Amino acid sequence: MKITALEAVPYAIPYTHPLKFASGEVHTAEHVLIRIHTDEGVVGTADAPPRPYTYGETQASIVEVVENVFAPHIVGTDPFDREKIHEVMQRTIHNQVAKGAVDIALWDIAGKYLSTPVHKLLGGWTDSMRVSHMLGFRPAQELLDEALRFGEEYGITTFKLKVGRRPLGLDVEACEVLRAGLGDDVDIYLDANRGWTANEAMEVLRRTDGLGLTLLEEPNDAKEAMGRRRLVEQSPIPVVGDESVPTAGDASRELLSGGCTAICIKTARSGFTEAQEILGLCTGLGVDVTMGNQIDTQVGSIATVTFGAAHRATSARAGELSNFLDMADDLLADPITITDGRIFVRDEPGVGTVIDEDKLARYRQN
Ligand code: MUC
Ligand code: MG
Repeated sequence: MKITALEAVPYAIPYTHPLKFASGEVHTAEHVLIRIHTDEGVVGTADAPPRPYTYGETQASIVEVVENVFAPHIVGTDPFDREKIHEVMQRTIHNQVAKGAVDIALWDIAGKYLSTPVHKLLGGWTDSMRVSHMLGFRPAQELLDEALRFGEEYGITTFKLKVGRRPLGLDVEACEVLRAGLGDDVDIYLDANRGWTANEAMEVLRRTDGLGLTLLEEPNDAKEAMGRRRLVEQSPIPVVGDESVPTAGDASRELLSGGCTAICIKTARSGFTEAQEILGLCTGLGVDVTMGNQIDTQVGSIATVTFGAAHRATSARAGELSNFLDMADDLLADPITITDGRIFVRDEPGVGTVIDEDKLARYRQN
């Protein structure tokens, strides 16, 4: 089998309400659908969500790098020769989201060609993931209302609260209101998207002590190494690396230099191949992982479920899988449902990404 074309389709779907967090906000999903075509008629699909404020990529840069930088060297190769294709992509630094989508599309081709679900090819551990819902910046009472609604409607019992605001009391109050309103059995953890300094994060940890928060993600910029290491040493809960660890090399650097004590894996920026390398590092070192969300569509979310459910360590904690609920529409022909707080893998060949072509025609931008 040979690859005949790499297609990068920019599209835009609005959000019903924006998600706000310390490093940015999203109003419209301006993403890129990646499709890899082969001479056997098998097509691999994946979603690429640009996050300029996190990784520097834009919708236009993803289209450009996939179609004009990667494609000339990838067309003609066998989609099973993933290592060779990654060698081509590694000649260009960064561009993690573009690379991740190409990788997922290759796995999709492999699964379809072998008539096997990709969650089986990756590891086949279980058939579903528990869902963690992400709460963006809002007044404390609105956050509680949203969490209660998601608990009632979808059975979700794990919430990631976006923090990193100033004054710090805003986030401290949100933690207190959520804990008081949700009770002790609900898992609440924090993600500051580098919004604080290390000292501010330590103050928040002191002021929220006793609230049973379980994780603190990217409290400050991991590049501020001394402050970050002091914070990690003093934190009573694991400090999770997210945007500081898009590659296996980044994950090893941050873990070994004391920049974090847990890792957020996002298939949108690591694909499945590098996500497995990161996961191997983490399990070998005895470090917890979470499956994160890059504010993914349903196409991206089903990829995260595929990877997360495939491995024991990635399915141990609830995965962040519900951001697509805030979108006005989506591209997946068979929409994702959340039942009893879980999303199930698709037991069909590939990743399970069947695109609704009418919707793609409506939302595509070229
Ligand atoms: C997260 O976990 O940080 C916000 C920006 C991004 O790239 O992902 C989200 C969620
Ligand atoms: Mg994060």
